Amino acid sequence: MGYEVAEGPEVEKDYYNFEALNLPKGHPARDMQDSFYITEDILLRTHTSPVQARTMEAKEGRPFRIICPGKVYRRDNDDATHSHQFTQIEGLVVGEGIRMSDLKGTLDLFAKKMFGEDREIRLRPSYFPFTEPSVEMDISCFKCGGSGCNVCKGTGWIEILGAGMVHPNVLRMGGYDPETVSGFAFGMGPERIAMLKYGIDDIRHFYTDDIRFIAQFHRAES
Ligand code: FA5
Repeated sequence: MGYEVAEGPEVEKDYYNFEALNLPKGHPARDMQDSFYITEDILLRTHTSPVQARTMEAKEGRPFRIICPGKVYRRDNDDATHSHQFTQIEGLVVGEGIRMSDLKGTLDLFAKKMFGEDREIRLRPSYFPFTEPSVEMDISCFKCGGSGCNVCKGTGWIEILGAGMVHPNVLRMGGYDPETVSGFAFGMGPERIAMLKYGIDDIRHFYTDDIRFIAQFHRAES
């Protein structure tokens, strides 16, 4: 689909992690992502979204599509679904005439490739400071098909990722004119997705190097 892979540093400036994403100092939504600060202006990145801001700066007004995998860090207490270090995969498309329907079509294709051709998606209103409107995407449950089971907690739907249209302030700070250029972005946590897909009950299994756990997975599924 024409995406290039973009990466950024794990030790990141507050500016790229927060400010350039429409989260100025003191913004209450910073509390959504408890952070490990190294100095007042440098931290371990809390998400892969700073790569959005860095790429916009580097592309100097040109259109682009990127996918950004990488490690992120949060001051979360480790439990079955939270790790203080985990991974995210981010996508960003910027150009003229990019619309919400492009986002929806892209996410629908992703859901079908990843979880099966008969998956449906639904978008629910949500909030991220760097996208407007913001949504969360659910997929119809791949275990029960939507009738309700233990994987989808009886709802028929499973939450997979956050997404939205790039906020005009973020475009502006990245050197793009929001009057002529638009974009969409999405971000997800692959450990949580793998846990759902493979029935893994504790995220800490990914990080404890138990060979019996690792040996169950192969690079290509046959
Ligand atoms: C974000 O981090 C946004 N940057 C995502 C985004 C990108 C939205 C682009 C819009 C546009 P959130 O805080 O919800 O959003 O984290 C994204 C995913 O990371 C979650 O859905 C979850 O799967 C995963 N995640 C969050 N905290 C943890 C944690 N402590 N351990 C494991 N996975 C986590």
